Amino acid sequence: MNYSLINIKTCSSLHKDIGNLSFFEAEKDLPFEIKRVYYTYGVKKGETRGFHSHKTLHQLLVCVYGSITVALEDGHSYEEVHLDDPSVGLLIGPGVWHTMKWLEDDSVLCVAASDYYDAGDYIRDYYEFLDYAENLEEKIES
Ligand code: T46
Repeated sequence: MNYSLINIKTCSSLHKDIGNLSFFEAEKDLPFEIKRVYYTYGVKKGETRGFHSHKTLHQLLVCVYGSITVALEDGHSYEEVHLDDPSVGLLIGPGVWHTMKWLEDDSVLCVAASDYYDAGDYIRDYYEFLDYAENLEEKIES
């Protein structure tokens, strides 16, 4: 499936043990150019967002506070990734249906995206997604 987990560079504080600092840099740390950053917050435990796939967009998802399960599906397989560590990021490419379930109140999901917001890049109908995923696979195979 078109996703992977990456470690985000992380430093402790310089002098005392007062927390960590994680960072990723444009053109260095991600396999795409960052054109947009957004974050989702104020979501209650048990709520699920997402329910879509992207046609071309690449994204890095980081749960910077709390705990979120991301469910991923490509038309053949289903996998779940648990994000609860700000030093771990989930890269999701095009053609992956994803949902994000909040496991703790007020968890925060931060996303770096390869392009500007475009409503036309979303597939929000599950059956349309299945057709799209099948065609994408045929294109890759030929
Ligand atoms: C994704 C997951 C991980 C904008 O106007 N600009 C933006 O950059 C974004 C991301 C959204 N919006 C608008 C579109 C909707 O009217 O914000 C509203 C909520 O978006 P949506 O319901 O798509 O939010 P999520 O949390 O279901 O999905 C978001 C991203 O939209 C999506 O690309 O992959 O997070």
